[in-house]
Amino acid sequence: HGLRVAVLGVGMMGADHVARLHSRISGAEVVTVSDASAEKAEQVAAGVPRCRVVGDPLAAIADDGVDAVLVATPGQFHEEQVLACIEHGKPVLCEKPLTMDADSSIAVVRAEDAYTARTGRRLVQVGFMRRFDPEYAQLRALVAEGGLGEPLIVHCAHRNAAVPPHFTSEMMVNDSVVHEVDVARFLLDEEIAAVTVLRPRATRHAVAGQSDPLLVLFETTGGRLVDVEVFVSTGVGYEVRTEVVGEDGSAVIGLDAGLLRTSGGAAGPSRSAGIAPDFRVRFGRAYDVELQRWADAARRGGIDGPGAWDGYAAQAVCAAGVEALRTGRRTEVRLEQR
Ligand code: ISE
Repeated sequence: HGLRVAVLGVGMMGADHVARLHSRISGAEVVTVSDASAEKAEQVAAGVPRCRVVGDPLAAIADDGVDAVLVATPGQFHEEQVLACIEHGKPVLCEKPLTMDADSSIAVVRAEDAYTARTGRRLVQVGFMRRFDPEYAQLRALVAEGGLGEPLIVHCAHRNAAVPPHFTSEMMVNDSVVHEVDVARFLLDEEIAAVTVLRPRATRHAVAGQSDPLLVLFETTGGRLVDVEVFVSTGVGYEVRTEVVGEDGSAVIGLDAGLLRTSGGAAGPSRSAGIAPDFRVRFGRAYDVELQRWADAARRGGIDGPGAWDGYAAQAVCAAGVEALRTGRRTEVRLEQR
């Protein structure tokens, strides 16, 4: 048989991954799904032959008939579920966040380190899917081979058409900018040392009482700067752009081909042709590559992508980001020695 996967949490992302594993990923099958809503779990399982519903996610992890685990539950459950995967020696792909804060994330790093010291294998991969997007991979290769000279500045825009009414400015840092945290670390191959958050005039479409957009500035350990415009109620579509400016040139990705103008509201449709409506569309190819490579690695008992340390570093930077948002001050990142 192929890799027998349990998918924990079948909300938007989990259900998308079940469909992906079932229809597009070779060498893997979803044998178990689990969700706080039994009804939702039954509904998703019904679309996959021989897929069982298990109520208790920890029982699903412990099951001898499960080889690997995909965690797509709400963030507060990740710590317990990922630690259980390490305990049972099962490769796990955990959607971000790795855990809810830096202290619990470093505890996961250490638990995995202890496992790796015994077995030589790593188990924990974090779902920073942009690393698998062909455009990001190309941009990183260009930077790494020195095609732009020394990279100096990275400009990022991260825009969502809309977010649910419970989406706070803090969540803009923890749930949205976290992707730019990983992108910056991935592209520049160094850690982020400090974060500053500015609050420009808010859009009238902002969730009541929240600052939207935000401008976030990262300073890296090598003295490079990364600016991020995060804007989650544009009414337009899903726009994720990254430009690296180097000593010898610059390169930009995320400009949907053919796009000339983005305008919403009464003047026209809420999105223009060429702009992806959401991340499942924009990063569909990245998710496919991510899961295929993860499944191939998991069959050999390991992972192939960003690991527990990357999940921890993201949490540490986001904690500094939330503090910077609250205080309005430049905030240094507290990172353990690797
Ligand atoms: C969501 O959790 C994501 O991960 C998306 O990539 C991001 O664009 C969105 O703002 C988040 O809510």
